[in-house]
Amino acid sequence: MADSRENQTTSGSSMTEAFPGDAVLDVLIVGAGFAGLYALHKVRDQMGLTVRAFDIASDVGGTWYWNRYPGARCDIESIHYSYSFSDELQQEWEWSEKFAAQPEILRYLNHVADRFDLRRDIQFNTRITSMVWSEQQKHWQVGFEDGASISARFIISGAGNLSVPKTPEFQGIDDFQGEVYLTGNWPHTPVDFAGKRVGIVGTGSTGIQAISAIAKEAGSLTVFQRTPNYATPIGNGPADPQEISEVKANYPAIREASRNHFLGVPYSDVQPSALAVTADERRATFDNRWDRGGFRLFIDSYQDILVNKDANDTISDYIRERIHERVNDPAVAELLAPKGYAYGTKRPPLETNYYEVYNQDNVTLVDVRRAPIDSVTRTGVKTSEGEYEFDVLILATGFDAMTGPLMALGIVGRNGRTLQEKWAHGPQTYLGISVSEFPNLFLITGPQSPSVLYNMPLAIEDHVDFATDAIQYLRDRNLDAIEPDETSEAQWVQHANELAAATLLPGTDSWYMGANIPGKPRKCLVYLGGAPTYRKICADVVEGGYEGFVLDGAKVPATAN
Ligand code: NA7
Repeated sequence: MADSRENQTTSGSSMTEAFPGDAVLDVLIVGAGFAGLYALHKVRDQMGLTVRAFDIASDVGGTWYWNRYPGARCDIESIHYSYSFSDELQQEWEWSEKFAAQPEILRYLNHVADRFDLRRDIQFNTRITSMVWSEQQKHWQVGFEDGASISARFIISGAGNLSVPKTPEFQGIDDFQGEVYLTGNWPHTPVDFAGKRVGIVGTGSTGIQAISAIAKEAGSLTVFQRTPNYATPIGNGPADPQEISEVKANYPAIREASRNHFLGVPYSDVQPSALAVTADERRATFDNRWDRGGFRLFIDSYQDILVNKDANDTISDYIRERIHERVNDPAVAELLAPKGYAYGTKRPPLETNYYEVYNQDNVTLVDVRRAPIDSVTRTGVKTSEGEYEFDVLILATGFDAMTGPLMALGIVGRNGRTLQEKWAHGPQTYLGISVSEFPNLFLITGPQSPSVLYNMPLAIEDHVDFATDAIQYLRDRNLDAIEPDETSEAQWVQHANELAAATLLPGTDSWYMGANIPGKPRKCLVYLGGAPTYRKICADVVEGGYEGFVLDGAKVPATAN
C-alpha cells in the first residue's frame, strides 16, 4: 500500500536552500491549501513580511490535492465555498456546477496560486517534523524530514482539519495482493474499475460520495457498512448563470450574510422549533429543505434539532422514511436506515443517487456492525461471517480529525512541553487559535473554533486575519511574543465543552468527538456556539487589546464591563 502521504517531483522552489540558514523568517506557514495560500498572500503581499510556506504535497490544494477519489465534491455551494478576500478573484472565477467537484476546486486553488504568484514562496514535497520554541531567541526552530531547518518568529498553521487519514486498522492489509487505495491519498492517475470486483470500507461523507460514483463503473461493488448515515440530497446541477450574476452583483452583502450565519452560508429560513408546529407543517418544511438540497435540512429547518432529542426524532424519522422510499429491498433499506443516534451528531453527508445505488445488481451491502471485519487476506476481506474476494479495496475510513494534523508537526513549546503532553486529555486552546505555553503559534481553524461547522474558506479568512492582525499589533509595539494566559484558556475550554454538552453531539461516536480514533480523548473538537457568536467574541478580544493573551510576559486583563 502507498505511504499515507506520497512524495512527488517538486513544482515549487527549494526555499530551505534559497533562504540563508541563519536568517529568521517573520512568518512560517504550514500548508498550501485554502489556509496556507491566503495566509501567504496576506503576510507577503499585504504586510510585506518575510514568509515561506511548506507542504508535504507536490502542489497546492490541501484537502483538494489529496482527496481525488471519484465523486469527491464540496458540500457547500461553491459561490459561497470560495475566497472573499479579493473582489477581482470572486468576480472573475466561474463555477461550472453549484457544488464543484474536486478537480474544479483544485483548478480554482491553482488559479489563486498563479494569480497571486504564490508558488515562488512555497516549498513542496517537504514534511515538517519538528517545531521547537526558543524562549531565549523568541522564535520557532522548524525542522524538516531531510534534516534542514529554518527559524521563524511566528507560525501560522494551515495544516488542515481532515488531513491525516486514519491509519488502516485491519490486520493483514499489507498482504492483500490486489490494489488498495486510501480515499485521502488517492492516486493522481485515474483508477480503472471496469469489470473489477471492488470492496469499500466506510460510509461517511467520503464513502457515500465514492460509492455513488464507483458503482457506475465497477463490475461489482461490495460496501462494508458499520454505521449507516443520514445522507440527504445535495441538489447539485449546472451553475445557474442568473443566480451567479445576482450573487456577483451582491457579493459583499452575501458574504456578510454568510459570516452572520451559524454555518457560514446565507441561508435564512430556519424556524425556531420542530415541536412548535403541526406534523403537516413540519413535513412541508422538511420536504422543502430536502428538495432544495445542500445543508438546508440540517441547518435551515429547525433550530432545536441539535439540542432537543424529541425535535431531532422528527427529522431522523423523516430521513429514515425517505431512505425506505428509495431502496427497493426493504431489508437493505432497513440496514441503510440509521438508528440509535441523532441526525446531525455525525457530520451529515450529502449525496446524489446514493440510496438508488443499492437497487443495482452489481452492489452489495455488508453489515460489519453485526459481523465485524476480522482481517484483510491475500484475496480480500474476512468478516466474522464470511470472506469476500476483491481486485480493488478502498478504505474510506476517515481521519484523525482536527488534532491529528497538529500533533504530526512535532510541536514543542516553552520549557520543552510537547503539544502531545499538553493535549493528552483533549485539546486546550484559547479561541481555538492559540495555545498557552506555545507562543506565536496560530492554529487556523484549530480545535475549539467553529472550523468544520463554519464555511471553511470564510472560517480560514477570519482566522488568518486574526493571526495577521495580532502579528501587526505586536510589530507596531515592538513586542516579541503573544500567547494566551492559562486562565483564559481554561475558561475557553470549559466554555467550548459546556456548549457541546448542551447539544446532542456528545451522545454519538463521531470524529467531532474524537471517537473514531482508538485511544483519542473523547472531547468535542468543534466550538458549537456558531460563527456569529464566535466572531463577536474574537472581535471583542481584539478590541480590548488582545484580552486574555499575554504579550511579552504581560497579561492583558479583561476589560471591566
Ligand atoms: P468518517 O466520517 O469518519 O467516516 C469513516 C467511515 O469509515 C465510517 O463509516 C466508519 O464507520 C468507517 N470505519 C472506520 N473504521 C472502520 C472499521 N475499522 N471497520 C468498519 N468501518 C470503519 O470519514 P469521511 O472521510 O467519510 O468523512 C470525513 C469528513 O471529510 C467529512 O465529515 C467531511 O467533513 C469531509 P463508523 O461510523 O465509525 O462506525
